[in-house]
Amino acid sequence: MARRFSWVLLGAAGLSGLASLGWAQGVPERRPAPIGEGAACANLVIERSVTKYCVSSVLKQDSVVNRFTYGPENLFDRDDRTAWVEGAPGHGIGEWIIIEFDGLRQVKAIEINNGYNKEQELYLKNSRVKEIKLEFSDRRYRRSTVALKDSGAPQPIALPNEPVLAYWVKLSIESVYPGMKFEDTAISELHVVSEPVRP
Ligand SMILES: [Ca+2]
Repeated sequence: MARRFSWVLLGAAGLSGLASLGWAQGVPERRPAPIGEGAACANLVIERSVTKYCVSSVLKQDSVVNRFTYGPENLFDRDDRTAWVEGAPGHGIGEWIIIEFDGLRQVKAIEINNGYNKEQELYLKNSRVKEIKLEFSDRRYRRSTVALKDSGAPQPIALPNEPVLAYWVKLSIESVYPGMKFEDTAISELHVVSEPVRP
């Protein structure tokens, strides 16, 4: 693993947490999360840990129905009836979600509920993610594209074949299963299983 990377060498002090993960030779790069001004964000607070979910765009509320919202908070509310829906023209290719932790964490798993799962009809009318691009705060992890099933059931997003230490993760829509009616891509839930790393 380490052979692929040129590590930032640090003194041994303060690296015990990383050493336990086999990362004794360096710490991950802390690159600012590329969250632009147009992004919409919501905080997931669990105990004292704050995880920020930001999305590149949000579908506007339906002017007729005007009851449903499609913001980033829908990604972590544990409710399949709510979804983040991108608000870009077309199917939202290139639209993204950034999940930013409040410190360095080891990412163990990422799980997604694809599509708008409120009803089967809505699922089919809206687009689902077919391929998603993964990027981490540390450039030493290669960007990877992961294929997703056309299913609203929880499914894992494959991670790199190595321990992933990250301050944030970015997921970008690369391709979709097109909706039968709307060019709007939806995700009902997105969760990262992670543990804090405290050097
Ligand atoms: Ca939801």
